[in-house]
Formats: sequence, C-alpha cells, structure tokens
Amino acid sequence: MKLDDIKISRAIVEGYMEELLDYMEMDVAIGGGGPSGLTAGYYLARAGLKVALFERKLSIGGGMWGGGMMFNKIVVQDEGKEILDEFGVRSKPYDEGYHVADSVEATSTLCSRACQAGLKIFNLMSIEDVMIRDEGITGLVLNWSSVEMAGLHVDPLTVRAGAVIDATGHDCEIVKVVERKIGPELNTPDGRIQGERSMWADVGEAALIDNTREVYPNLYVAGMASNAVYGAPRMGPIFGGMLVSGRRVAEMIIEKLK
Ligand code: 48F
Repeated sequence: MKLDDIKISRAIVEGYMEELLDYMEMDVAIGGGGPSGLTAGYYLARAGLKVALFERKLSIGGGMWGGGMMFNKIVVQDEGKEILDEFGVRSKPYDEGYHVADSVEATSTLCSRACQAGLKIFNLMSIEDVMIRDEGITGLVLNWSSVEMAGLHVDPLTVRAGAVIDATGHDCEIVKVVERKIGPELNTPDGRIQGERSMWADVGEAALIDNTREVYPNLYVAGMASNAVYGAPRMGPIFGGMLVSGRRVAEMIIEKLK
C-alpha cells in the first residue's frame, strides 16, 4: 500500500475537529493536568460523566514527574497508596504510613488510565477566562498556549460545562480570574484568595481535603490550588493529598450532577 501524505493530514485534522466540536459542551471541565486534575478526571469519567481536561503544556502531569528536587520518586500515605493501587502504580513501603513510588511510572499511569476511563485531554491549550452567568460559572475561555506564549492578539473560544475544576496548582489561575473579574465573592472567609503558606507537609496535607470545595457556584478547587485559595501550607513531594483531593472533588461533583 502506498501512503498518502494528504490522507494522514486529513485523518489528524478530522479526528481532532470531531472531538473539539463534541466537547464544546460537557458535564465537567478540568483546568490543569497535574495529579489532582488527572485523578479527578479518572473518577468522573468512570462515573459516566462527559469530562475534558485542558492543559497548557505539551506534557501532562504537572509537578509529579520531577519527584522532589529532580529525585524522581514520590511519597504517599496509606490513603494515597490505595489510589495508586487502584491505578496499578507499584509502590514500596518505607516506614509506617509512608510509601515510595516512581514518579515517572505514577505520572504516566495516571494519565493513561484516566484517558482509558474516558477522560478527554486537550493539551497545549490555556484557560484565560471563564464564562460567568447568574447561576455561576458556566464554562471556560480557551486559547492556544502558543498564542499566549507569543503574546499574539488573538481572541479565544469558549466551551460550556456543568461544573469546572480549578486544578491549576500553586497559581490557582481559574479562581484568580474569577476574583479579578467579580471581586470578593468567593466562598472563603473574606471572599478573596487567602494565599498559599510556606511548606509544612503535615498541616498542608491535613488541610487539603477540607479545602477541596466549591469556591464559587459551579467552580471547584482541587489539589494545590485548594490550599492556595484557602490559605494553607504547601507540602512538597508528598502526593497522597493530591490524589485524595482529586477523588474527593470528583465525588462532590458526581453527587451534585446526579
Ligand atoms: O502543579 P500541578 O502538578 O497541580 P496539582 O495537581 O499538584 C501539585 C503538585 O504537583 C505539587 C505539590 C505536591 O505536593 O505541591 O506542586 O495541584 O499541575 C497543574 C497543571 O495545571 C497547568 C500546569 O501547566 C500544570 O500542568 N495549568 C496551570 N495554569 C493553567 C494550566 C491554565 N491557565 N490553563 C491550562 N493549564
């Protein structure tokens, strides 16, 4: 068989466009493809919801690839290990309540299992704004990351979603946009982003699950964004909380959308 270059190009463009059009409307849109966003996507897709994740970078996985200071290992607690087990990621016990996993195996497996569960990932797209209506957040405003990086003056496009998750990590970029556009209306003590505190694994991990919340109608925070919004410490290369937060936000949204 002779390969036709144009057929290859058509297959790519048609395949991509079909999915892009399909995901103009969805149940849940996730911003950020780190461990919390991927875990949320896995559980939401597995529950039968139509869910897409938008990631600025070429690669998915956020801060998990590099372990701690480029030593490519991550540590999780017992509850995090349960989730790693469910994904099929191997780990080794280190001490009571501490388990060590390979960060490359963990990141690639989370990504693969989430896609296979039905999560649609659009990489190379940046969320630059949200759609805000009377009932709350109703969708995301997207542009190509290359447009953002080049500083080109090109207008974005929009997608509609029943719920949005800010899983953009330390910068909590989606909540930041909402705060900037509507003022102190967030579900926090003073309506504003409280700001991330300095590293303290024990307190940061403990606070994370409680901070995984609906911060504005139809807008949820998960992962490091939760602690940044609610004023709790960062926790460094312990990742159990990120996984549990991703599962928790999925449970909250499944409950609400049902
Ligand atoms: O930072 P990230 O891994 O978030 P996470 O799931 O996990 C945090 C840990 O990696 C680590 C930690 C563990 O103790 O503290 O930091 O909370 O992944 C966030 C992803 O969001 C993308 C970003 O490129 C990264 O891959 N992202 C950030 N802003 C945007 C975005 C945006 N505006 N549009 C699209 N993607």
